[in-house]
Amino acid sequence: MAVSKGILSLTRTHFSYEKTINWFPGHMAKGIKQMQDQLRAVDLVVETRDARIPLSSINPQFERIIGGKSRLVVYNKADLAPAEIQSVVRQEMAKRNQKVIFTDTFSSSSVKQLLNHAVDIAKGDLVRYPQFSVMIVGMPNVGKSSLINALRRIGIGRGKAASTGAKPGVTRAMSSKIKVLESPPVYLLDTPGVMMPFIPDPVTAIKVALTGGIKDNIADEAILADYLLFRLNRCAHIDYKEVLKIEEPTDDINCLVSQLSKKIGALRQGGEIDVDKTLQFFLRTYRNGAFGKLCLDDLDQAAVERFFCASIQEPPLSKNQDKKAKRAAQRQRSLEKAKAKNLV
Ligand SMILES: Nc1nc2c(ncn2[C@@H]2O[C@H](COP(=O)(O)OP(=O)(O)OP(=O)(O)O)[C@@H](O)[C@H]2O)c(=O)[nH]1
Ligand SMILES: [Mg+2]
Repeated sequence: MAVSKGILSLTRTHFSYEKTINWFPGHMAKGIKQMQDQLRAVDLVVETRDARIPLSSINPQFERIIGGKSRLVVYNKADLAPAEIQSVVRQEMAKRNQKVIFTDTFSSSSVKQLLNHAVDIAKGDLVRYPQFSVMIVGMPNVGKSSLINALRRIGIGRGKAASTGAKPGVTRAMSSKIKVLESPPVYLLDTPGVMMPFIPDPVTAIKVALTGGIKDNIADEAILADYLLFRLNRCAHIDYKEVLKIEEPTDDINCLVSQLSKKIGALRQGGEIDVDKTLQFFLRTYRNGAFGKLCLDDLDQAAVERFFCASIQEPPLSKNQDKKAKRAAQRQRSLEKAKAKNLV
């Protein structure tokens, strides 16, 4: 298949990877417990996701945690995703009775929609809501704390109240109430980002890691970079050759590393390529948005249906639960075989 204006003639159409990445440190389990303890005192839960991975940033665990509590889904980092995905995602979520909004914490107007949503509910019943409490949940690094700071800036003109950072796992415990509006009084609770204990699909895990949801030292940077290259080659509108100032587009990560290392001077003594430094540069370039707006999830009808069938209806099993289920299935098969033999 020809992409990149016909320069590249051989491009992978499929990316396969078997090994999944799991990251579920203790503060996440503790965070879930704190969320569950606070839920009764909360009027609205804002489930924050990443607009670059509208499906892969859904953590099915939140279905269990949030239960029947009133929920708004916010797709943050909308500045890094193509605008045309918004209508598709809205439609798909509407089919599942879920209202969604898209935000970018650097754009006040987009964040204001979130504040307006809370204010509308609060004003609708001031007796029931003498103060309106919102809990912000989501996977790590989707921008929960940044959203709170933006809401506070817009609502009461005050500075940063929650710590933020370009790596996942910055918020490690639930915050106390943060005031973001005087009238009606609206308070927010920041929470630690929560990952699935076990991500069944390895490519979903790669996408989450690539967008910064999993620590880089836990994921394999070479695999993340290879997947990124695969996606870039499938996006004819993105000219990564121009952005990276390399000679030739390629579908081979080793070839890309070899070209890029020379361009950025990532060479060790003796001229040997500094692979790690080059891979990190490539990943950073993507995460900074320099390649332009890119959605890593396929959003055609079939892909969306497949995703919801696989991961939403059946909450993923933990690694241990998965092992136990496989052992039980094996025992069952052996039992059936033994029975069949006896019958014969
Ligand atoms: N481009 C862009 N970057 C954003 C946006 N919102 C947040 N960020 C950046 O994303 C990174 C993570 O933001 P945080 O607010 O710390 O994310 P978090 O969800 O609180 O992360 P944890 O506390 O680790 O769970 C920071 O570098 C932010 O500057 C956004 O709308 N667009
Ligand atoms: Mg945070």
